[in-house]
Amino acid sequence: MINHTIFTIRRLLAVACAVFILLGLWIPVDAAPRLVTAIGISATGITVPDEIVGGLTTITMSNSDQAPHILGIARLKDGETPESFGAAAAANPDAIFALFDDVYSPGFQLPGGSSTFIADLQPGIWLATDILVPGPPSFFTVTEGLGDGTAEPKESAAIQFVDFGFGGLPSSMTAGKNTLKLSNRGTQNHELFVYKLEEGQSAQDFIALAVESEGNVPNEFIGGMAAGPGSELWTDLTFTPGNYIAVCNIPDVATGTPHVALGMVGTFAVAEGTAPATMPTTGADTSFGLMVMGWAAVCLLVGLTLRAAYLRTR
Ligand SMILES: [Cu+2]
Repeated sequence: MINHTIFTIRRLLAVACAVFILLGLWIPVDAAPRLVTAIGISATGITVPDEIVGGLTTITMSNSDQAPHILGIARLKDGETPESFGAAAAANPDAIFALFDDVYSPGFQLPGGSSTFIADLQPGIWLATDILVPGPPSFFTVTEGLGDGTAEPKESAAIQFVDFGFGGLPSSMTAGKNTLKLSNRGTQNHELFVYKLEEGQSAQDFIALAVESEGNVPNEFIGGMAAGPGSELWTDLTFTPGNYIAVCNIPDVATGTPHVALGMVGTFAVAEGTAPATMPTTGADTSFGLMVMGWAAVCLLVGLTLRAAYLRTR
């Protein structure tokens, strides 16, 4: 009778164990909690962490000052130091651009502006600076590592920056949050900034207005990111149905002409629907998955103990 009871409990535990393991396997990997590295600018200056672990990293860049700013981060080339950078900047401010690579910037941010992106940060000494009001940069270290747990996002569009155009810009996207992968394959810094076109407004109308108003267009600004040559990132943009224009306003190194005037412009339509893919969400919790796996382990241990007790009684 006792043997029969132990046998029944063991069978129930085996079923519970299987259910817990299946549940654990079913819980999506994307639900991993993610650190978000915050880089910010305020009235008192730029705030950066002293150290960031290299690899795929989620970064939020925000402006909590009352004035607009253009935050940017870049990696000093191997062998350069904050001291050598400072000396070069003092001698010839134009010479500093040869001293770094891996440039990332959310571009012009109004007070309260914030942008999030994912990038594979390379180890080295990095600087953060305000491109709009340049001052002494803040330096931080990126160490060798496997990132902060960010998984590589599944993009809904992969767009390449070239000198001078957008490769792979889809002619249509779906409403909602879209993850764009932006890769700079050109030789200059480039950006993709997206504005919603007004009803009946053409790309030519928009560009004429942008030139006339020196970029102060009344159109809704959706967002975007700038990246240096060789840099690659993912960022989310949220669209409602309508027509959009993507532009790069960065001036050409040789002539100063904004890249938009050299052909770095594209339009796309956004249709009703639900966007297919996004960056992994932040702040989700794996504790439920871990709890389920924990209970599976408990079931397994109790089952094995009962099995040992059962075998002893035989
Ligand atoms: Cu450009």
